[in-house]
Amino acid sequence: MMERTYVMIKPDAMQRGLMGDILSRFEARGLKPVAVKLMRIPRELAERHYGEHKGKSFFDPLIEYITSGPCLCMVWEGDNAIQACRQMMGKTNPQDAAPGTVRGDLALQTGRNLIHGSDSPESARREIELFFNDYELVTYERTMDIWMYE
Ligand code: DAT
Ligand code: MG
Repeated sequence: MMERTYVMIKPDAMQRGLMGDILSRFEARGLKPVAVKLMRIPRELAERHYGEHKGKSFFDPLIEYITSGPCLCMVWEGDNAIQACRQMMGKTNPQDAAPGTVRGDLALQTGRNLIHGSDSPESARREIELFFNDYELVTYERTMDIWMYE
């Protein structure tokens, strides 16, 4: 089923020069970029994005971290894209993340885990709406898609 998911490269990945590595994984998998923008996330938006974690012990450090520098905010589209992207990210704690995943290959701590991805169709809808206007989501055909989908 064709899906769209919200993916965000976090400030640690941007500072460490890992943007290209991470993007190339999504691109090579065959996912289609629908929206991309570099953004220093305002605190209020960060708090709304991570609203489900409000009150938890790691909430304040999480907001500090995510607002500490630029993030690359994106929407990727593809067959079962939400789960596919979550798999490519790896488990929340990089120590539990499998090799071959972004977190398993490139990170060591939960509080510096490089990337965010929506965890369900409901969060994908909510997060895409939070970060993008309709006119920023680009619908287009790719000739390569006949080599991606049967
Ligand atoms: P994910 O980013 O894998 O969807 P999540 O939604 O449970 O994970 O948490 C959001 C972010 O909050 C996560 O990427 C890092 C931080 N976080 C989660 N659990 C944490 C914990 N136990 N200690 C410190 N930071 C945590
Ligand atoms: Mg999450």
